[in-house]
Amino acid sequence: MISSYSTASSTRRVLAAELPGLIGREVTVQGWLHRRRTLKSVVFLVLRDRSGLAQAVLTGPEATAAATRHPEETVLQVTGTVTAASQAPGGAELTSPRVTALSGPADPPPFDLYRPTVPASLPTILDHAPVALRHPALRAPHVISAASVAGFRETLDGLGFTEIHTPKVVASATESGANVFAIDWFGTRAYLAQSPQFFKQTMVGVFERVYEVGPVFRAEPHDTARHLAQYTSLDAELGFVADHRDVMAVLREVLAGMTRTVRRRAAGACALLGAELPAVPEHIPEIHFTDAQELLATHTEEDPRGEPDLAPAHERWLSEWALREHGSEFLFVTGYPMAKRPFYTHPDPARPGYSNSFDLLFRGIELVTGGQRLHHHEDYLTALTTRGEPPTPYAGYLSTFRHGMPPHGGFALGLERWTARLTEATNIRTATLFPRDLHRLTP
Ligand code: AMO
Repeated sequence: MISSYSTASSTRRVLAAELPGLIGREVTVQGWLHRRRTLKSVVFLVLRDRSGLAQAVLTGPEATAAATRHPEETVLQVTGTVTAASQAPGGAELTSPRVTALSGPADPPPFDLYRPTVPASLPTILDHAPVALRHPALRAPHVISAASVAGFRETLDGLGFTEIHTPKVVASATESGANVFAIDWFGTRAYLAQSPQFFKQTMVGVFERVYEVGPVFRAEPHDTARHLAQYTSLDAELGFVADHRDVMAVLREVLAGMTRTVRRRAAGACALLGAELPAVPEHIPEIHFTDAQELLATHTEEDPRGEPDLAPAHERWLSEWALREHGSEFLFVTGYPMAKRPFYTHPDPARPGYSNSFDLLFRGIELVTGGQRLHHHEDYLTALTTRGEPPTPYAGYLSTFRHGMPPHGGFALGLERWTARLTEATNIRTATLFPRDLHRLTP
C-alpha cells in the first residue's frame, strides 16, 4: 500500500497518489519538478515522486516569479491545501502552495522527461541512463522487472525452495569455454561466472530445492538485440525428479506466479506501456526438437534437419505456430541433441543422442533453458571424456556426486529477456538499467 502519511518524521510527507484522499487538508509533498507550465498569471508545478505526479498551482506575481526560478528536475518541497480539480493528475491539486527547493537548481536533462513518449534514441537514453531512467516510460520496465523477481521468489518460497547466493568469480567455465571472461584473481587465472550451474546443483545435496537471483557474465562477441555481456539469471534446481518434466511443471508454476505478481504490483507500469500480460496455460504445449525441425522443414523455406540447434528465425516461427495451433505464447521444445547441450545434461534413456532437456520459447525468443542433470559420478567422468575434456578443473563440483546425489534438474530464466518480451521492447537494453555489452562499460 502506498502510504507515508502516518509515519513520524520531521516533515510529514505525503505521496502524490495519496492526494485524492486528502481533499481539504494541508499537506507537504516532495519530489522532482517534472514539468513547469507558465501561463500569463498562473504557474503549474508538476512534481514527480515514486507514486506518480502531483500538481501545485501558483498565482499572484510574487509566487509565480519565484516558481520560475526552479528548472525542471530540481527537487522541491511543496506545502499547500489539497483541492479537488478534475483536470489535475488524480483529480486533486495543491493550492496556495509554499515552495522550497531541496536541491540546487537542476541542470537540464538530456531530453524532456515530461513528454509522454521518449524523445530520444536508444544510444542517447543509454548514455544518459542515470537521468533518462527517471522518464516514467523508461522507469516502468524496471518496475515490472522488480515485480517479476518478487513473483519468482514468492512462488519458489511457497514450493519449499531455499534462496542461495553463490560466488560470481569461479575457477572454471560452467557453460562452455568460449564465452567466458577471464580475470586476474591475486595472480591466479579466474573467470566471471557464466551461471550458478555447479553451485545450484551442489546445493541440491544440502537443501533439495534451491533458487538464486543473480548476475551472470557472458563474453558475447556479437552485437544483438537479445544478448548482454552481463544479465540477471533466475535459477532454480530441485532434487528427486523423475525427469525433466518435473522441472517443466515447476517452471510453469513460476511463470504463472511471476505473471500474477506483475499484475498485482506493477499494474500502473503495465498500463503506461500498454504491456499485455500472457495467459500461462495449465499445460504449456511442448514439441520434441526433431518434430520441431520436421515442422520447419515442411512449412518453411528452410530445412534445418540435422542441425544441432534452432536458429532465432526458427524460434520465432515456432512461437507463432504455438500461438496459432495451441493459443499459447509459451512453447516447450524438448529433447535437444546431446551434442549441443553442456556435459552435465542427462540423456534421454530412450534416445541417447537426444537429451532430457528443454528450452522454453516465449513471444519468439528462447527465454529459459533447463533439464535433468546427470547425478552419478561415473556418468560425469564419461561425459567429460567423450567430449575430450579433462575432469581436473571440475574436481570440487564432481566430488559432490561421489557423496550421494538424487536425480535432479533445474532451469534458468533470463530476467531482461522476460521483461523485454512483456513490454514488447525491440531491444533487451531497454529492460536493463545499465547494459554491459561489446561497446558499453559506462555509465
Ligand atoms: P543458458 O545459457 O541457455 O542456460 O541461459 C539461460 C537463459 O539465460 C538467458 N540468456 C541471456 N540473456 C541475455 N544475454 C545473454 N547473453 C544471455 N544468454 C543467456 C536466456 C537463456 O534462456 N545453466 C543453464 C540453465 C540450466 O540448465 O539451468 C544456462 O545458463 O533467457
